[in-house]
Amino acid sequence: MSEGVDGTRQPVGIFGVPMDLGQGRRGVDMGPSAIRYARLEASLGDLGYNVTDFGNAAVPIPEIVEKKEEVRHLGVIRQVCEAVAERAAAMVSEGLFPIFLGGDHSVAIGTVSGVAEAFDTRTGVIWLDAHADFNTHESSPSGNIHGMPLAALAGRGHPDLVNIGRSGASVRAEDVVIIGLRSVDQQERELLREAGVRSYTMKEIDAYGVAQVVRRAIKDLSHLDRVHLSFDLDSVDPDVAPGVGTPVRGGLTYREAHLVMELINESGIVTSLDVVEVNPILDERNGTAELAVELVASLMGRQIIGLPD
Ligand SMILES: [Mn+2]
Repeated sequence: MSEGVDGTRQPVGIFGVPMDLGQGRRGVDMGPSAIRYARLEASLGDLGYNVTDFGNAAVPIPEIVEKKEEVRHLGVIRQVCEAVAERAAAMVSEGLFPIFLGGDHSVAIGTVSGVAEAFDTRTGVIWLDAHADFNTHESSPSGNIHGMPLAALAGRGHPDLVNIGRSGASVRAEDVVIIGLRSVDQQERELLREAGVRSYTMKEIDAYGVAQVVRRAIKDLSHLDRVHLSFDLDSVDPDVAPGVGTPVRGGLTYREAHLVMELINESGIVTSLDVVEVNPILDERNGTAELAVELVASLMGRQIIGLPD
């Protein structure tokens, strides 16, 4: 989405993290493959981006990893996220706009901590998600790490998660906005309030309209030079995006989701991206992965009526 002074596009790097350890196996480990099959690289190419695909992170399958850990799959998720953080930092250092393909949302502990480490300024986060992912191992009703990444990034929770990439918080809670929220656990609500994370729920989107909410969120982060967009496909309504890890009714419509991306594109605020929780097993003919690619294209500058060359 960044246009250089000479009108050329910032080159894009793609990296897949086929991880489904943040919960039990559901099928989101196939997300990177489904999104690539839906022609992510070609559609970015059509927009004028030079794209390099770095393949996938090495991720063990749930059937062969130790299951007796106190926090489910903590050790292996930490290892994978450390490797992802290193790759993320390298992509930023090479001047690329990184796009990470999940995998469950726990991959974001690696992606965000990696980009935050590589940028030497504060990095903000837009968490576009039906869930807050702000549990800790102590508050979580399920114990699944995919419900904890945003808390870990903001310095809360298990030290093995918080200290991925660099020790301590990778982002400040006041530099985070959540959009699309509609499912929060009891204790998680308290944690969000204590931390002071700004949340724009579906209620606000219904009441004020998605455009006003997104503009407000962008304004909340306008003090930052770097903003990572962590896009969980479950922010979109399951009628439109059935192939997700944890569907929740009452999400963004097809047009609302596009408008979110179009407005973020206009702002020029976003400098890196996750696309997570695509689950081909629950999907219909790869439609959710295709939607993901369409929405990435909107974020990266595709317009209904493009300007003439
Ligand atoms: Mn999520």
